[in-house]
Amino acid sequence: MSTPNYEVSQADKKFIGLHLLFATASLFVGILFGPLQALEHSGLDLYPYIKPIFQSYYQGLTIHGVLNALVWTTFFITGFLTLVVIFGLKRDLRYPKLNRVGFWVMVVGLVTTAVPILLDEATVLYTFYPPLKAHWAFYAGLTLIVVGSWIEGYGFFFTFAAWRKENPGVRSPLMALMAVITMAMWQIATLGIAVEILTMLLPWSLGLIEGTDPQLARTYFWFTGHPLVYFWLLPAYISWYAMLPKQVGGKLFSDALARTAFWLFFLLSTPLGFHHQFVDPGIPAGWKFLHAMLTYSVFIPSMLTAFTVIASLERAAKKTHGGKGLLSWIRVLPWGDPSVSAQLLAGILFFFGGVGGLTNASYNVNLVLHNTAWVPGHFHLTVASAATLSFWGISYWLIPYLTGKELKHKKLASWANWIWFVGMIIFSNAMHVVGLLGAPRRTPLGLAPYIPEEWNGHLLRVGIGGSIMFIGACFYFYVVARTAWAKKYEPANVEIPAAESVHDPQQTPEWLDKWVPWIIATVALIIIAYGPQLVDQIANISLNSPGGKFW
Ligand code: HAS
Ligand code: CU
Repeated sequence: MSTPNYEVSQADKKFIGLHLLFATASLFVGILFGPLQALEHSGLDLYPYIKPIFQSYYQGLTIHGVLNALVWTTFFITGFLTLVVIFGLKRDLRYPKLNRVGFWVMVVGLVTTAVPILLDEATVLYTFYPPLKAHWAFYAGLTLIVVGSWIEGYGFFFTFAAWRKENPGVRSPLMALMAVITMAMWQIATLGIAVEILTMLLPWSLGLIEGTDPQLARTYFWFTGHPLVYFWLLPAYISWYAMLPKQVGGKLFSDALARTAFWLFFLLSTPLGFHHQFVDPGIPAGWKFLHAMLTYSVFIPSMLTAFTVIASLERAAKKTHGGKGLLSWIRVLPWGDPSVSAQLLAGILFFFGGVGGLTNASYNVNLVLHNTAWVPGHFHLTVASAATLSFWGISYWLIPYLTGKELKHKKLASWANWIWFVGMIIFSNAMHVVGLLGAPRRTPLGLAPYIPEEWNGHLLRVGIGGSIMFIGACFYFYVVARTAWAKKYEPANVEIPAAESVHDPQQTPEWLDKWVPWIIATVALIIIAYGPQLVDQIANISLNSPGGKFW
């Protein structure tokens, strides 16, 4: 059972706050380019006005993707998980210096990556597919960000192991277990881009080898690229399972289902990256089929999550707030709390994102939508909604908790959530539809001479939706900046919203608290799903693509 009055030390609060500072600053810069892209699609090209500083649509798109998808998420997540591990285990970090080292390695990596991007020497988008060739510092910086996150992860593992020793026979506290599973999944998943960068992209950009193998590079990239999306999602799920029920005045419906979902993500997140490579000619159909099937399996823990979280919400609405009916209980949830509304709206958008994900995973439908605007439509409902909007919700209590200051402008914070939600519906729907009509992704469509008449209305909606989202984001930044830098010190007695579960976690089956079988099964499944293809592609490697700077 949770003891909510455990206090995280001031030093650790400051350390977590630093993560949020870098995360939010990155999101701020990254988001500035969102409306530029969206308006460009609708025919209003503002890029010429910023040309003296930023050279092209593609440079802007690279900044947008790297800062929002890679940097904002990784910094926010490592900071949030630090809190979750400490508070979940009710103990200090085992080696606090190790975590500090990890964090500063990430910061050095961020700066090293940012410089070549800003100098237009790394306009390779956030997927950095060869033959696009960036300055070596771009790859070196990304490597440092990943290595830094690994080191922070080791800090969590040592802390968890120390807790385990001190508490034999006790079930691991749910939120800490979830955080450690997320980080362990991340360690396995990132092996793909570590190998890609260290064996090919970095030596190639340094001129040590003459070319790359784009097919093998894509295989390595998506080994990491798919589980990356669950690295973004699972921290939101930690909040939905272990915190949101408390925020709505209730309890977690099932501790066992929550643990099962996280172990299934650990098992299934990695071995399905070929669903990003359905159109790649070098991968035999049988392997694509296997990965499609595994993709359908990773749908299951999200369905478990939808069921368990909504059951927790309904139980709280009916027991605490007198809610009734099949759906009308939804109205009595505490929507006025901006932290709650952010997460509920994130969940609603994620329903549509999830359905789109399943659509992507169907091989023959993927042939229609791959590389079209549909795909950014999908991932704005996932990483920019399920994850980002939930992180906003978390930060509405986390920043007051860390700084001891009340959240400023609560109404404005609610507005930020709703405006983002409405803008996102318009934007993502338009992107999905225009994608199905054939509009390509990663393309400044406003400049294209081939726009069919029927795309125009949808592209206009892309511009309108994107601009509305930008307004929501401005509200968000205003609220968090005013809170963090509030002059008047208003001590806030904020507690971390830690939800109890309906049943005592000690009754949860023991196999949901054992690492070894899950690790063995996970490694075995990855070897089965990737091993033969990796052996084959590596055996037939041809480093014959010289690549270059095509921008
Ligand atoms: Fe995806 C492409 C398949 C989930 C992100 N995805 C992408 C890309 C990104 C991305 C960034 O199979 C583009 C990469 C690129 O640049 O090329 N995706 C899936 C599937 C899922 C999925 C099957 N994706 C995500 C998540 C992401 C993400 C999560 C980020 C966070 N995706 C694909 C495929 C492609 C792809 C192909 C390749 C497309 C191509 O051709 O390029 C599933 O995991 C989705 C399962 C989700 C659900 C929804 C459950 C609903 C819940 C909500 C509960 C509601 C609550 C609120 C709590 C089944 C849990 C209640 C509120 C009340 C008021 C009551
Ligand atoms: Cu994927």
